[in-house]
Amino acid sequence: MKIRNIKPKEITDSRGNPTVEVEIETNKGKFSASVPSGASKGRYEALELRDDDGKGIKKAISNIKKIITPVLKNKEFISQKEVDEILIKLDGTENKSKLGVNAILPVSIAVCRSLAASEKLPLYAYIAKLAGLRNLLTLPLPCFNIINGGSHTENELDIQEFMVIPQKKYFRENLKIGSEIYQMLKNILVGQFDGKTVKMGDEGGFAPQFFKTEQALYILFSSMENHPDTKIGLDCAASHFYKEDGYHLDQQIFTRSRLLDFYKDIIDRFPIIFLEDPFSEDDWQGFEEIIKELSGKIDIIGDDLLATNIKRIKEAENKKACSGLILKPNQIGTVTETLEAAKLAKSYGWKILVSHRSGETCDDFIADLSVGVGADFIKSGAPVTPERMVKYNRLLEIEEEIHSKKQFNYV
Ligand code: 2PG
Ligand code: MG
Repeated sequence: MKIRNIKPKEITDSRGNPTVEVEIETNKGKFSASVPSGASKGRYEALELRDDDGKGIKKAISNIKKIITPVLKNKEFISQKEVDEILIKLDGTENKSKLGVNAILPVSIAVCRSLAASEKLPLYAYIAKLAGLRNLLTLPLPCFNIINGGSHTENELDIQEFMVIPQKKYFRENLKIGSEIYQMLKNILVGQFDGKTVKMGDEGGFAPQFFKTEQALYILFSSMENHPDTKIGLDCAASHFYKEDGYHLDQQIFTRSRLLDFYKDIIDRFPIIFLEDPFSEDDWQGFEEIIKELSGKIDIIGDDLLATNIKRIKEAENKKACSGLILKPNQIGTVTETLEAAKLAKSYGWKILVSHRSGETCDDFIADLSVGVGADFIKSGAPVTPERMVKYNRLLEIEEEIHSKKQFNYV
């Protein structure tokens, strides 16, 4: 595959902020990719380079034009690793702070798309090959974030994401159930708030003015009435309600051990199958204690804690602090490093949850990624709004393709 040209441009994400899209022209055609952006970013994530106003992306675009393009243009590449190693080296920092993850990642993903085309493989199959996935290709269970709180809303809910997770065999059934539950929730909320509009959060879920986690859980549970085998997952995003004096939740201040008791209580009363970031990103002790108490019952998934970073994933395994990984390409910066993180987590027997960001674009790469790494789950927000739906709709397409070809194993 020969890169003929790289064209970066500014587009707008789902929160109305500028972000980067890149088009790469190769001898195989043109391939694009764009990067999302988080609001509840973790301290250990790779750096998203913004201009001095804190918003613009002119620096990132200029890095693509002036630093990345001259090195990659008119060169032949045969592997993702080769390109990603160049990008990592050009940056040369621990956290991609020289070029910015928003300059590096779109190039890496567009290259991945073009290499898949060179190998005449669908993107998910090419990723499966890169990830060394030898099992049958499977679809992840979608986690629909239909009640939003935390830094994705203006409401008083401290827990960031209340997700419903249908458990059917086929993705298309799960998507249908997710949409039905979403509609049901809408009707319940309209009833509860006397027909007044309930605001939406950044990820398309509702952001009702609730003050207690339990209120949200009850409403969520009622909306699942017609689908009783559906489960719940919570992204607590606890780094964002942790302050010096403790965890600020439900208008109270919780110590670590009281917060653990709170989680134990809700998982006894609701069909919760995982908690993401139940403690803050530096509270290893909290993670270790919750795993001791609850492993076997539910999964404990690290997001801010791990930041898709193999050093932190190893540390979490050594400390027995997690049983699952949130996989977000823009936390680390290249496709190769994302796949390394997934492989490492898998080698520990952990669950993998591939995730979008709260500020999204209509790039559907994470759908292929989730199938390519054999993820257990994917979260792409509520089943509404185009930037969330493109991922779910791409998974419908992949499911059809895999089944119609009756060819489950490309590797
Ligand atoms: C998370 C993400 C995505 P953000 O915490 O898991 O839902 O949020 O992109 O704002 O970091
Ligand atoms: Mg999270």
